[in-house]
Amino acid sequence: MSGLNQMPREEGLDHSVSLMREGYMYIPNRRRSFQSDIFETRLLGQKAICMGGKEAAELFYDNNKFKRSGAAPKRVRQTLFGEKGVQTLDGKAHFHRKEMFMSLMSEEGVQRFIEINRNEWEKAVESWLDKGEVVLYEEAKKILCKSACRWAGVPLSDEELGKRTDELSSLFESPATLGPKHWKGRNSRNQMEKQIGRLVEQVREGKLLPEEQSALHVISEHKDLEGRLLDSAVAAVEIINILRPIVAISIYINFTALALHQFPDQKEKLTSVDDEYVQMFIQEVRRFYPFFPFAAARVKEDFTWKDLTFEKETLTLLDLYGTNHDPELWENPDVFDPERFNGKTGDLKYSLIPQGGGDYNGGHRCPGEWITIEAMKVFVDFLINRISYEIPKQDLSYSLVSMPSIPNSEFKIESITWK
Ligand code: HEM
Ligand code: MYR
Repeated sequence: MSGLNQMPREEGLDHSVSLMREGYMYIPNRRRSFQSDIFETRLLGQKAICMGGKEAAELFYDNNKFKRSGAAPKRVRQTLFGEKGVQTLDGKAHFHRKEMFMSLMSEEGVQRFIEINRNEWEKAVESWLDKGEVVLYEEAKKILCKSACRWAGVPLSDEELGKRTDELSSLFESPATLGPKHWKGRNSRNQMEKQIGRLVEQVREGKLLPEEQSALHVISEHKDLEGRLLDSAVAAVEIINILRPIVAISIYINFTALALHQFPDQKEKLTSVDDEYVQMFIQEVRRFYPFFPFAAARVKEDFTWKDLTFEKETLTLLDLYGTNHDPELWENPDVFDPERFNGKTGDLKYSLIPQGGGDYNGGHRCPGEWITIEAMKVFVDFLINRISYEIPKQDLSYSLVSMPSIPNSEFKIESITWK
């Protein structure tokens, strides 16, 4: 099958090394140099299509054209995703599993999370008062780990907190690294799956009784389309799919603090204006700073689009970071400006895509967007209204290469007092 036009193609045997070297900018750099939102290359030893922008996002989220089975590379499945989780499913099986995730994200569910999270910040800040300096990234990870476990009904003792936080963090810190950091991620996944798998069995045996609405309960008792309980290993993967990304919000917590530091006029605006501005500010943090670089899928069946050929099974990456910075979609994309969202009730479904685009139910869009945004709001309130702090001299630069990117000094603050 051949389309009339050919996609621009990056020549050469394999470009995985360039992807690791250029990180978040690998796809945007080539979209710019090829003057095309779509190009062909070779990654991980296979042909790959990379694309970005609104139209590409619409195409990527068309379930008739793309599927997820076999899309996530092994190194990502063995750290970040796990095997047989919702990210790897298609069609009815995906819809049914996703409904389970969405049922946890009701208004009531999200409200319960906010209250737990606010309480954990309150306790943590109290303990910072007599400490000279705290590293915000490390503290936020622990606060979010406690909040995640409590919300999900997963038991966590004070003694386990350090290890649990470290293991969950290493799942999202390791997928795109090499050497010991990567192996630590794989090891953490094995450990976590065993531990959580045992909890699932205890719930099923009636030896552990988490609250009915908790993720541990809902996922342990979830039945697939054939009416069978999930394999306990798969249930563990899905429970980790709740715990891990909540801890990963710590990265946005760091970028939120950084935005307030880099753009000090924002602080004033956030104190003097209404909740709507807080929402706009948070949207801009999620648009502006690098986090999840791209999403991966495979072509479901041969098709042509704009006279371009897509061959069945071709690995396809959607440029999330680049779409959030696309000059066709965003005026002055590299300027931090929450006002760009003012009165913008228009459709951002395929243009503001830090956590994926398209639909939640029928598609793979992140079901954790509400919790992420609300956790950022809780943090903004603490930083702006509740505490005073100083920022010691440190290296707050961040890389557009290492994925995920985190400010180098992980944001240290000192002289913390209640306001
Ligand atoms: C999916 C980003 C927080 C649970 C995704 C996707 C992205 C993403 C890019 C994939 C979209 C796609 O494949 O098309 C993020 C970022 C977060 C975050 C940057 C910030 C920390 C959360 C939270 C939760 C969560 C807090 C749960 C409490 C999930 C799940 C999926 C997912 C279960 C798979 C959905 C599916 O395949 O249908 N997320 N996420 N995420 N996220 Fe998040
Ligand atoms: C989560 O834990 O699901 C949310 C945050 C994960 C960020 C990880 C970013 C680096 C991984 C890049 C791999 C891309 C896979 C297609």
